[in-house]
Amino acid sequence: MIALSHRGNSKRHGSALIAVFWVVAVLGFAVFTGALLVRSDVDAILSRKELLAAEREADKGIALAANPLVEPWDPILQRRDAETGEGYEARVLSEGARFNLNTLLLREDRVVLKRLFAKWGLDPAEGDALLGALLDWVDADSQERLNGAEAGTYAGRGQPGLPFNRPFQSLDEVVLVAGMEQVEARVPDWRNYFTVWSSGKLDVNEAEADLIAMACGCSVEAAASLVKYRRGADGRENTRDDIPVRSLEELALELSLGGESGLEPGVPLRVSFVEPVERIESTGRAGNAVLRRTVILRRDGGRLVVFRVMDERGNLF
Ligand SMILES: [Ca+2]
Ligand SMILES: [Ca+2]
Repeated sequence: MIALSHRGNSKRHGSALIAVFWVVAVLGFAVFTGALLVRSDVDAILSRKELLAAEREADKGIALAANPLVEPWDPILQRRDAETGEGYEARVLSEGARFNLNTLLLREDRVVLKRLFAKWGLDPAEGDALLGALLDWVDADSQERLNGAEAGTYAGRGQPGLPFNRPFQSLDEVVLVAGMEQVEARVPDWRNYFTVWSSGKLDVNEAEADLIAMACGCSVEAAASLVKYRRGADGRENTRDDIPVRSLEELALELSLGGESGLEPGVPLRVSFVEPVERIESTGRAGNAVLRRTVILRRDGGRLVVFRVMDERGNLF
């Protein structure tokens, strides 16, 4: 009996001990969770502070890059505080480095858009349908063209009120065009090819080789040798030694097409050598926060006309 009782006592002691362990464990967990919550509040405050500081840095970069006295290669466009790590990197780019989608559509330049859609992997039938839908979107009438898309088509897709029958005001509207869902799925970065803010033509002194090849109907290799030429001896874009192409004759020579007569007939309407609309991209950093801001502006005499201020996702401010 005693032994049993003893065993019983020891069992009770054992249970009590386990219960104490549980209480300690649960309390410990609670304290740990509480500490985590407090910590995450502190982190939120810190990161909010860092985000604001990063935003201030990004804006400093924008302000300097927009200053007409600051050249694109000026070292002032990059700053990093050695102690705090705070700073910005700003770049001045030409908005003409992208195809102006409105200009191509209003001019009905099917050649360039078909080349682009083929590069994106659309088959000819898909390319024709997308081209027709884009043309119908920007033209003023409501008559559906062959392979096009007007109100009836969009109503059938459960999208009443489309198309807008006017040029695109932003690339976000382009997503609504019938057939763009395939492009979104296959070419997630399609926005990088287009603008609606440039003055209209592709700036051959800033565009990537594949876009120059599509505008000029030449090989990507020929366009790449033009890009290499314009970058100058240091091989880098937007530096003091750049050699801009200034005429159709020079363009044709650098593309190894002999002379101006070697260019495709549509080229003069598609390309330019200077672009008044600039894209300033500035990345601000503070602590763990990184914030990128993009401003699109035109230098109009001494005046700056700002078209759009965006965050890194293209959202407007
Ligand atoms: Ca229309
Ligand atoms: Ca250079």
